[in-house]
Amino acid sequence: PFLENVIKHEKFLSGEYDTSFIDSSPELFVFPKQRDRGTKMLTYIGNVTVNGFPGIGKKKKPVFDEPPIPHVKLSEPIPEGTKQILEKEGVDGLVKWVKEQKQVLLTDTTFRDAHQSLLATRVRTNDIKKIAEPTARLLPNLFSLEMWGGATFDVAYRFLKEDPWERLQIVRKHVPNLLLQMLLRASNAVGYKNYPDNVIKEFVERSAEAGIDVFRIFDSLNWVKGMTLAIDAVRKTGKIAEAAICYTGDILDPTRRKYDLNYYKQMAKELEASGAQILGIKDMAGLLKPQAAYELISVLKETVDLPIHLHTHDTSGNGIYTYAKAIEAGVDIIDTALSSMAGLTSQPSANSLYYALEGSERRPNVNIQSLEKLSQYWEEVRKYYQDFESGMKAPHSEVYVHEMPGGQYSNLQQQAKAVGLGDRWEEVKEMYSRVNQMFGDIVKVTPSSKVVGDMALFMVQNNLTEEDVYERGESLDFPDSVIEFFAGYLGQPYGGFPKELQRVILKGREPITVRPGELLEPVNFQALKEELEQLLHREPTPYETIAYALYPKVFTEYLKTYEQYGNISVLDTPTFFYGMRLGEEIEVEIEKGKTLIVKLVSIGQPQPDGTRIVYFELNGQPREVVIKDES
Ligand code: 3PY
Ligand code: ZN
Repeated sequence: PFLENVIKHEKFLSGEYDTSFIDSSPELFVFPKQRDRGTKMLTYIGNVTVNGFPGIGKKKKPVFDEPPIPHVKLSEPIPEGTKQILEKEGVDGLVKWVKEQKQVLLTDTTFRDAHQSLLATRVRTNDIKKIAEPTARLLPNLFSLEMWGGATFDVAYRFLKEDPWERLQIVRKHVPNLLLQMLLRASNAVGYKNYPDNVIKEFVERSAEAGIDVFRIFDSLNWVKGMTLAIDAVRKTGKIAEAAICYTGDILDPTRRKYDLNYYKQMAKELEASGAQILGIKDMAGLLKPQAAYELISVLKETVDLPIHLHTHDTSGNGIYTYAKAIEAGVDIIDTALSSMAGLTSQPSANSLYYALEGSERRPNVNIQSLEKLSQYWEEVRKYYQDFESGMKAPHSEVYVHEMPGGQYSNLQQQAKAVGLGDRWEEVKEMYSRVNQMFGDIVKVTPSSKVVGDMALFMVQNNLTEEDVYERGESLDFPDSVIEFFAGYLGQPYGGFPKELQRVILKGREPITVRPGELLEPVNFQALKEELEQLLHREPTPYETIAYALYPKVFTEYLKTYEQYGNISVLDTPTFFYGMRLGEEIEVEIEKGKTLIVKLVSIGQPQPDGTRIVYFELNGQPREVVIKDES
């Protein structure tokens, strides 16, 4: 733009300039307004059409059927639900109401864990937005919609190039009647490491303000000391603190006594004493067998006075049976997904559960036709994301042996491929459970599961046995996550660290035993805000500032993409992933009431500099963008 200004300047054109020209002509530094939204959008579409999408590559855009949006009467008021109970009666009133329900209550996880577990968390706001209000109208008797947290926050910025806060606000607006629920990794917030206390507090406050009602809080080592700060922060907002126990091991196995019924009983009591308002049981890998569910829930119902909310994954294929036994034992709330987004590493199907409980007085109060209609929408939407499917086609009972969480399986498989261990996947899985034993049989859930996965990959890649690790540890460069774990930066595992291994891995470094948050300097939000203001050329919102505090690099990358392409979350998903076909025409609603009509006319031959001109029509006018062909 600078050169353009120079060559267009009247002094330059008239030849009346000397060496002071640049210094004496400040107007040369005034650049034209940023490219308009239309051009930015065309640049994105041109680029993805020419170069493909990361993780998918360059593929011909498939033809998809339009996902059917169920017909609902928009003129009628949205039926009241749990959100109104919370507003009118407060948390205590809501908790009382939950306990009084004869029928089991459902949390629908379709907007979060279901796609985190089946589709690598890739479902976009655009697809959620269209079905949010129909869901609110068709399923007004749900306990909650789980729609945020876990990996969704990171993936939204990193891969989908969209703002997770905007997703939350959109769902909040379209779903005024149901509690919105998120998964919070206690002191790891929605990340993979411990954050300073003031970051956790600020994040909780902002999430509550933006629309979250139920915070499911867990610690990746079941370390209650690591959870209390988050529990307190949630309680301060007037929202619901659901503190969760991560289920690990097998209470039915007499040879594995570390995590027995008594362990869960004690932890439940501690959580209740720490201010939990609902007790969550988070069976992240789907290890809770039906009879174990019956025994666990029965005992916990006697142990605490809190409603109990059970979460499982259907990896083994036994999910419905597990839920049925938990329901028999009196569980209050369970997590299900709409059937087309259920099963395998996801949650069990709400639709199936409905039929499984035929004849039971605890059958959930949901309309089966509604479940089916919503499921039909997701059945079509899921096809957009086919490139992110894990490839698992059938129930996988091996999970009882390797104990890998639902969300980790496909992830670790990808990681293994990336380091050239694709054909040694069986060994990696086997090593995963051996590493777990080496580490003292720990709880495995984000981020502790990542530590076990990293170590397993490291050992297979370097052909190491357990003995090698002890004998040659001095000369081994262990993965960072493993070192941080043994240094105490994820907290303290139940029963402590295996001392010998800890010594080998830390190579003389002293581990910490206090809560890591106690040692971390508070983040200076004012300074962060100023830093961000430099990048944005305007005052950042508090949401942007906390996002920057949690994920500085990812968030900065996101801002760069935004600068380049504008708000691409408004694009339909097939176009977002595959670009456009020649001659295709699409509509893009860039804001309410403002729609762009985009037609891809042709793609020029590559030029000597490696670029191509992509010819569009934008609202009937010819437009071209120059795209670098990366192939
Ligand atoms: C997450 O932390 O993202 C999980 O879903 C853990 O199960
Ligand atoms: Zn889960």
